[in-house]
Amino acid sequence: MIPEDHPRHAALVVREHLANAMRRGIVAPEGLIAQGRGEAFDYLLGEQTTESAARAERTAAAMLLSARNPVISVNGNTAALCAAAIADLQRASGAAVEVNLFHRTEERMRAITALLAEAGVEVLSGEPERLIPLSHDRALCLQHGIGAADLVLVPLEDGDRCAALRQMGKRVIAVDLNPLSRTAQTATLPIIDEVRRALPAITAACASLTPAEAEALAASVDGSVYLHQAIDSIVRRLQEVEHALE
Ligand code: PTJ
Repeated sequence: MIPEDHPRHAALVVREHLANAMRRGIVAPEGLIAQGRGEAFDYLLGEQTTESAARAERTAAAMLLSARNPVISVNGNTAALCAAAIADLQRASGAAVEVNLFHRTEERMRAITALLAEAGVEVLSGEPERLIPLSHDRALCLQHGIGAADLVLVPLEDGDRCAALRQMGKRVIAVDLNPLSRTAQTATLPIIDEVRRALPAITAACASLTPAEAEALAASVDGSVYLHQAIDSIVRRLQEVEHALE
């Protein structure tokens, strides 16, 4: 029971939801640690979407709309936090959805696919192959999915796959609250925002962009701008907090 008047009520509800999803085999135990790291950075960003992240979300929509074969790659945390939002984004962007796990087991693949399907997501299926140049099971993906994608959206990633996808010549949009992470640093477009805020914002932007606007916005993406702006936001916020103590 989480008391309604607890100052961290909303965050505690999310933690409980993820802990339950871990007990059901959707989220890996390590996924709870990942959420904790995300929470820490969200604290530093003021737990709201910055103006810079909102611009990145609009750019992400433009990139999805103008890609030939966009794929949304889903892991355990993203499925547990955002199944319905992924269904909405798939409808708005026309992107395919593929499950790709770091802690991969057939049981988790099945449970996550079922959870997404229940929420209305059309999940790609087929025989996975080791197509991504990685030594672990994140190398496994579908030839007609991530294998053929020109753009991959990777919410909440774990580091080395983003660089490997870039090496394969793909554009990558990452959603990651940590602007210092390898994923954010190597993505074509890093979105430094909480995944539950980011995905609905991308969906809303898909509905508001004309094809010409999308193409123009997607053609000139400079990911480093968003990293600088996120780090600036954190520095400003820490200075404000420090001044308030004086
Ligand atoms: O389901 P699996 O087996 O594929 O495993 C998924 C996890 C998340 C366990 C795996 O990818 C992993 O270990 O990830 P990391 O290395 O902990 O990285 C996750 C990144 O996502 C970190 O940089 C966090 O700051 C960030 N993050 C965590 N929660 C959120 C987040 N970013 C946005 N929204 C969140 N809710």
